[in-house]
Amino acid sequence: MDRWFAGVTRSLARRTSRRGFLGRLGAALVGGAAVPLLPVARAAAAGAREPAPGEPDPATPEGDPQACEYWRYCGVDGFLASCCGGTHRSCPPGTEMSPVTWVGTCRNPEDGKDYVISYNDCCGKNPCGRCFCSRNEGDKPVYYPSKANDINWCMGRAGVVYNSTTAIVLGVATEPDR
Ligand code: ABN
Repeated sequence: MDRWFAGVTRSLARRTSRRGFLGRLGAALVGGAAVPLLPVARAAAAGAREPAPGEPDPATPEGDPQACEYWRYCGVDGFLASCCGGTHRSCPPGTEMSPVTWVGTCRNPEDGKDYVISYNDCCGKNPCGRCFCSRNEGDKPVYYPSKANDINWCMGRAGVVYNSTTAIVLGVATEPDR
């Protein structure tokens, strides 16, 4: 047994260099450790594109909060917070959400219902400059400010510098918009 084992190791040592052996051993260890992760990574990637309840498929423009065609943006006029480090419902880090806003009504293609959307500006940092979106459905002149989207609503603690805009669902619209 001893002689057989010594023979095998000697012949292995003749055919391989130490560096090559270590390299192959390292590759096997790293590769082996990565294999169980792969299906998890695929599942996570698939989960990221799952529609939220009541939302259209995020693979379509009407369901993608970074697309101007996203259903909630029917009355928007500004840079999309979702392209600026925030989301369609939250402001980018370093900015503050305006407490006063203008509201619009958009139809959700998922259920065909109209929803009241609050377009809160994000304030206190230079204009984001990404994903400018101007759809203006239901926009009214600025002398009707609660329905006018062409107003800088940054008037709070963070100052008047406008960065971007969110689109937050307030509820189902119970009456036709006038
Ligand atoms: N509410 C969006 C916006 C900000 C600054 C100027 C015009 C419109």
